[in-house]
Amino acid sequence: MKFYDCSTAPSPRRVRMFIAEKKIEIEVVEVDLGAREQHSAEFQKINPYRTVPALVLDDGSVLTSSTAIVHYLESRFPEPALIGSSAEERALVMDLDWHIENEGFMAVGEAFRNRARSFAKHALTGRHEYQQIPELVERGAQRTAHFYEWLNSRLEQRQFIAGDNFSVADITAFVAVEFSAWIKQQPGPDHANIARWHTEVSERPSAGV
Ligand SMILES: N[C@@H](CCC(=O)N[C@@H](CS)C(=O)NCC(=O)O)C(=O)O
Repeated sequence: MKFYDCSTAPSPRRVRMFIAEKKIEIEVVEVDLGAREQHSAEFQKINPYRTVPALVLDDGSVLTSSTAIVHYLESRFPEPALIGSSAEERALVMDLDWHIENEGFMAVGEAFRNRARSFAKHALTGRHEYQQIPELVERGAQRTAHFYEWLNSRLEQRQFIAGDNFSVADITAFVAVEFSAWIKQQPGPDHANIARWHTEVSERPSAGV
């Protein structure tokens, strides 16, 4: 397999953390998003969507979304389980992960991509050009605040987001919280449960990737 990564970008970090938790050895190819390598003809042959992460499988097929990649790796390398161990746990983790991606990760992205000058014509990632909408900076910030409220209450009586076990939901949320530094809107004094959980996750070796 070959993992197309960008060491500074949040989406591939979700997969890097997952790979580190599983202790899998995969060849890594760095794609320099700052140099716009994702738009090169060479990379488009690998991922026509022009985003990272991407995972090329041994049979040559390509997975182009974090979600598909982690589900594939979970099937091939089941231990330690990161997407639940029973049908119910798996469904819960997927449900939580979906909400975290859409309401946390995308909220931060919305605030960030609609403000940063370098994304003036690329307010959304991918192959099409979309202009920024300045109003979405404020909406992204509001959604991020709502995400923190939700996450803080979710962690009130649970060690991890899905319960007693660390899961991919913790990875997605952890990367989203770290990504929020880019919009200078990290969790604050009202979010003691997030702070406790963030400290615990930060101590895992996978948090260093
Ligand atoms: N849903 C995709 C999103 C991937 C994505 O948007 N990645 C960003 C990096 S965090 C990217 O490739 N950006 C390229 C660009 O901005 O042109 C996934 O999670 O795999």
